[in-house]
Amino acid sequence: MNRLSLSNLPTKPAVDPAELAVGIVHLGLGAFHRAHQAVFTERAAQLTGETRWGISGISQRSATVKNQLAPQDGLYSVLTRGTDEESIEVIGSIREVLTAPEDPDAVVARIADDRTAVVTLTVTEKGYRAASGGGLDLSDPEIQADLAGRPPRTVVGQLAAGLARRTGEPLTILSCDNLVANGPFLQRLVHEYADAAGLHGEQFDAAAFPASMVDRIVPATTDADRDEAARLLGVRDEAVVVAEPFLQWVIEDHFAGARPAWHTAGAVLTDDVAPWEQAKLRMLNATHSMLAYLGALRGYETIAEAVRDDELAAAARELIRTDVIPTLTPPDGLDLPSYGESVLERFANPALKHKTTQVAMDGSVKLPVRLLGTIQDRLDANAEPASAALAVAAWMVYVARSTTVDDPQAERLKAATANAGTPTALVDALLAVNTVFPADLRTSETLRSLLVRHVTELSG
Ligand code: CS2
Repeated sequence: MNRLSLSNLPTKPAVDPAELAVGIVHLGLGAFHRAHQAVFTERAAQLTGETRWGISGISQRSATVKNQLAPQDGLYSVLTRGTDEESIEVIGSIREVLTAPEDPDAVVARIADDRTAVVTLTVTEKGYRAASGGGLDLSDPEIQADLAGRPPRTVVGQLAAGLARRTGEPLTILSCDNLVANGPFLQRLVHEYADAAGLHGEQFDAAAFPASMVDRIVPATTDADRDEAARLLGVRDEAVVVAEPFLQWVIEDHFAGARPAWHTAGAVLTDDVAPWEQAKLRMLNATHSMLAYLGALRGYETIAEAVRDDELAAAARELIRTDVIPTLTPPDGLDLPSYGESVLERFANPALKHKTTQVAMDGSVKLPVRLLGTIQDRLDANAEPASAALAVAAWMVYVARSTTVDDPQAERLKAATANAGTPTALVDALLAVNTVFPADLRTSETLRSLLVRHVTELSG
């Protein structure tokens, strides 16, 4: 697929991509961005006719996406799979692809460019390089290497260096990762980095860091998906992404300057994202992780298979009902029990083939956001968070059983579990990992005994 083949495609981008100028920089050009923010941006351009919001997409590690998109003039398709129907659309909003390790200076220059009004991010939990307490992890070797003066490779380093060089309008930096209060969280990291690097300037205070909640299930693309896209399009698309029909974006209405008319494409702009974000992280992402670990332990390859197991579906429902809902303040107009049911229904979509191992990865940085806040709140309310503890116990057994753990703290986790021969020893070894569990949880006897009970059952 490329611009030449466009005229023959059954689906075309809504706006002629050649007319779009870059106004957005996106850090983390994975499948999720291509099935989410890029789609909202494309639809907003179509509805408003505005041409200033093309995207410069930055891959943080490998050149794979660049190699896929460059020969296709940045075009790619989104293959939407519902339970019984599928559709495909071509997206043209990504106008440039940079690979950070190849061209770190170009990344900073794009962020600094006057024409860039908004930077969006999907760099996953570990991409923020935060310490477990929330601030910047100054012991991180990559942060240290950036601070030592190389062209920055870390996300916070790129943002701080770009901000320091800005001379034009204030910048909006919009985190789209599954983190609690992701906007203020990122703002603190960037400011701490700038302090450590001796970077100053009014651009830092003028920048806005709105919070946002993003939602769409986007599994990793497989060769079979690429073949299916080729069948539907009549040409090959190496960069196709697969997604469920559901799509949601709730954004704090706090921009430093201009922004794309994402609301025209269905994004909700609001004063307070927190209730949306808490509901999504504690219900959707928490049950997703629970099903991933329990499902993988039962040998299920996909989330859909796991949630179709009655016992596992019951465990997820129980988590939502007894532990999560009592900790939440529902956002206006959201009925929490129905939201919980709708989430499980989405997981059951058999066409997505979302791997349990994909959702299971990076548990050490996902658990705190998805489950440990709920556990803390329940303990504070003198309740026993038995269901949330089951999800954590499933992670523990999964870590102990897996030969390789896909996690930024894999070495530490594997070392901790190496000599843990009994359920109690396993719980004690992992609960002591202070980069995962905060002090109050490490010392909670209630949590410890719940974990020992569940790990014993799961190990049987
Ligand atoms: C998933 C999320 O991989 C994971 O950990 O829980 O990526 C999930 O699919 C999205 O947050 C859905 O919006």
